[in-house]
Amino acid sequence: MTTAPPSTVSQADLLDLLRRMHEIRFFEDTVKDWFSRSLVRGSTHLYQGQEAVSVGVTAALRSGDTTTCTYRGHGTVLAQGAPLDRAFGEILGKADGLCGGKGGSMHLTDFSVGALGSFAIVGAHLPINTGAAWAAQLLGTGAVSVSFFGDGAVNIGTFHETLNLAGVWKLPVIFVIENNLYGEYSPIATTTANTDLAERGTSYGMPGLRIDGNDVVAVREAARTAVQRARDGHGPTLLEAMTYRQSGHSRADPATYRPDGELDAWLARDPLLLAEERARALGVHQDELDAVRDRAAMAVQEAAATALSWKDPAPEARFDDVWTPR
Ligand SMILES: Cc1ncc(C[n+]2csc(CCOP(=O)(O)OP(=O)(O)O)c2C)c(N)n1
Ligand SMILES: [Mg+2]
Repeated sequence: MTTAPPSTVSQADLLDLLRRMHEIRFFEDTVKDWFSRSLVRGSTHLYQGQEAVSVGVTAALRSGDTTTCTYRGHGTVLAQGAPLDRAFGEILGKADGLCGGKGGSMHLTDFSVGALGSFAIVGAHLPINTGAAWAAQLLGTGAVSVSFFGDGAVNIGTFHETLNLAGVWKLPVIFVIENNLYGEYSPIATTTANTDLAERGTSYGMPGLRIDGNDVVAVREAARTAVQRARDGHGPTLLEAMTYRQSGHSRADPATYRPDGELDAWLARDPLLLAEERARALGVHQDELDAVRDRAAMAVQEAAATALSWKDPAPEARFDDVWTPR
């Protein structure tokens, strides 16, 4: 597994990465609270524990690049730059939510920042990134497309078909496996014969790299290399980010199947703690770290209050954006 030396990040960059991870963490604390109080119906899939993956990768992107992600996608869409209030509004089903309140927690989308969608069908979105990358290649825009998906997607047909095509056509796409050790409730070894998922890159003619997905600096370093390779026309990269979801699969899952001690071991490697450790090693004072956290909490609190004040969609809006007029 690759880790990055501390010298690869400046204090300012690290504090910004930390702020973004705090915002996602606080955002989901609020979401969890809303669901538990039945303010929102249905289910939600929290990203807590995995924040460094999206924040690290998107820090290597630029305007015009695109991403997709799974139903565990709050963190990715926020990391890509979607506004906190409109993301909250979407989860609450408000008219000013990112998708007009029609998508909800599992479908956050914000084309204006390149977040092409969150997908509930496992593996469904890999071809979409490949299409976006093909378009970028044909148009010569220099844009790259990043697909974030779980370890559970690697045995789905689209994974193999997409990686193969991307490898053959040397498309500017980056495949990021967020390996959180479980597909729904199944430990990865019960569904996958070779659990070294990064090795699969070789089969499709691209580098495959296993990285520490809880270390935002290591993730950003690996993503930068992959992005440069893609922009230079050398094709795709497969990154396997080792990480852990700190709660169950969805809000309905108490995750009692986890072996004793596993959660604690990963909590000790919480991405926020690791980033703070890195910051202290760079000479950042604890007061400054606390201020970053408090500002993030405030921004999230304000965004939540704003979204709660928004109107529900008008009943007549229910067919808008559903049918394409002939
Ligand atoms: C094609 C398909 N098959 C099955 C499901 C049911 N399902 C929902 S989540 C999930 C597990 C996915 O695990 P993983 O890809 O590791 O993502 P994680 O939940 O760990 O983030 C499954 C099998 C689905 N949504 N789509
Ligand atoms: Mg998983």
